[in-house]
Amino acid sequence: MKLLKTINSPADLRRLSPGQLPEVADEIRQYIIETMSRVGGHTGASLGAVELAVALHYAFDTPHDRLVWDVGHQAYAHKILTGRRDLLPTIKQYGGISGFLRRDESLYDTFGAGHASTSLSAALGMAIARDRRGENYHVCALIGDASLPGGMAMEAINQAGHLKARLIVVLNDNEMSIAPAVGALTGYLNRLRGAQGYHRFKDEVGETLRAIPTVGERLHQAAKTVKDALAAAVLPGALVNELGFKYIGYIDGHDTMSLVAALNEAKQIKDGPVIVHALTTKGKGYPPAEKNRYKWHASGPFEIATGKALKSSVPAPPTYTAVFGQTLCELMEKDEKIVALTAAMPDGTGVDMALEKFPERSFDVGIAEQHCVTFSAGMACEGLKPVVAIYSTFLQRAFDQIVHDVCLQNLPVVFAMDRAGIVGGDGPTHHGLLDIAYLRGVPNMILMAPKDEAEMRNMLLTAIEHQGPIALRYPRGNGLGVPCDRPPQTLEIGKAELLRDSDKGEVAIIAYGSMAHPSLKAAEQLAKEGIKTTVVNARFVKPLDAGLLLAIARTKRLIVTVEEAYLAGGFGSAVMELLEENGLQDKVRVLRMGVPDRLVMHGDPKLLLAKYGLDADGIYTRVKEGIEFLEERRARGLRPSLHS
Ligand SMILES: Cc1ncc(C[n+]2csc(CCOP(=O)(O)OP(=O)(O)O)c2C)c(N)n1
Repeated sequence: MKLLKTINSPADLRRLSPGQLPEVADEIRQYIIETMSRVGGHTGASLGAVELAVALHYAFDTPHDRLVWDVGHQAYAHKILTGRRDLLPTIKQYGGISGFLRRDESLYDTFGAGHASTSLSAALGMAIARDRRGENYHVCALIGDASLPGGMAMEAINQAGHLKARLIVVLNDNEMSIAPAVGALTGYLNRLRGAQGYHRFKDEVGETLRAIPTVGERLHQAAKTVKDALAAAVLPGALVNELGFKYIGYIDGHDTMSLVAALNEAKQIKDGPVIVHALTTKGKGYPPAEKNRYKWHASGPFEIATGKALKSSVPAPPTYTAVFGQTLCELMEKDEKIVALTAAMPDGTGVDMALEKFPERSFDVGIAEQHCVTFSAGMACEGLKPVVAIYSTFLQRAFDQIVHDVCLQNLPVVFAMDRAGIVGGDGPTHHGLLDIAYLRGVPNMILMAPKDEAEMRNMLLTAIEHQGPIALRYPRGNGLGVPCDRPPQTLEIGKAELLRDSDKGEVAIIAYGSMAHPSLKAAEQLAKEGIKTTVVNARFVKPLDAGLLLAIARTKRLIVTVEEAYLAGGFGSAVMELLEENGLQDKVRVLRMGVPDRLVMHGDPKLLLAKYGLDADGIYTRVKEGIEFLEERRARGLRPSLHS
């Protein structure tokens, strides 16, 4: 870290000579490899963008010039160069730096991100604001080839060309999403990459002209216009020409000199947007990551010499994702109408298994959640049974498509929401805490959550058999290790499960999904102290099991609802509404447990769940507090509810 030690901000980097940049990049790369081998992170994605980060901070006067990264998972070198070098080992850990971008973390993170395809819209907004304020800095967005086809980025390109906005877009083209990039635009980029002959021709012509004594430089400049015309003619040029973008490329994205030269050229273009096309290799400079670019997009800790994952030796039950993928394949085997869809997360959702086994009826649509939902709605119109597997957080993108295209038409689409709840190190952009609230108010939608992976199998079958929109949510990570060998069974929609009955007790815990087991544990602890507690696995938040819940409300004094989601509009709210609709709101004291209305930072999920009381200890404590409250009111001769 000879040079890197001296770089505490991009200004330090800019004091170096261009010839020193490759050495800086090498040191950053080694530092990323060494740190990721201990703490894990987006290893491959960030290794691929080391030279880009160096060149961008060298060519631009950051933070005066605005650099807008897309997603942020590839920005580790940017973090290292912008004063966060020594904090890299804390990345994604509680109290440490974010794995993505946060405006409140650094002046250099000009726009927060974590979801893909936002950078061009944000950068275009900044560019227009700059012009309105009569200022003169550069605005540069950096976007990956798989994020470029995302709807919003395309919409931004459309407007940038129309406005002739002064905007620089750097395309980090590594032919990969997390999985290999898909789609026609990817084919287009491949053709650009393949336009070798043209590029060689362009360079040779340019250099030959420049070599002519005295007039060479002027001829070279004049040839630039010709070259632009040529670019439009020779390259498959929608972006280059029709959409009003100038094109500089392609550039070796690991050659700092070429990158800096290309960026300096882009800075000269003031009359419209320009795209700098850099070719990079995911995992660059670390052979195991280069060899398996898909697997190394992100990694846990690993042994540097071999790349072997350092996993804990305790065998863990299969993940919800794995059980989902297997169950989906089992069901697809039996029913040809089932189609599987993912939006750029084949392995993250388990749809990779379906893509392999049933390639003709499984689809990775790329980073295109909105399209994915309406695409599935079209299939449902024609009698297919689409299963749309999208993380809870990314499905937020497709809210209107769920409402307008699926639910209003009551189409039978299954939404399988993986990573519902607190996801851990990926933090606020990735927690799946809103889905209950954003889906519960949509007419025709059925919502459910399993208590374990075996029940998830039953819910998937139930969902596929249902004749309307239906969604299930399940958490990130390992299941509980319950047996999954029985064929899935259909569940009755709107029917809860009584997990622990205590006729005589005064307390009931109503748990939704992942909170059922911690609730049972809490009840066991309470039983040791003679507190009899009923525990219900709600299974459905919409429709609720009104019969069971109202009976409980009439006979108990305290109801505690527990959910791994935001409280506002969530499961507990639904229970309160049910009580109010039936005039029982003053009859029973209700305590809602869940996540309060504030940002949940990144960190170990266990720690975060404990912070919000969403584990057995927390539930136990809350029930005890509730009982104390009741005792106090009883002593004063009052009814359980606050309002009575
Ligand atoms: C809206 C949304 N969908 C899915 C993801 C998950 N995701 C994170 S990075 C990534 C791939 C991005 O590919 P690209 O932009 O080409 O960058 P690369 O990883 O190849 O550097 C995906 C799909 C996301 N962050 N946001």
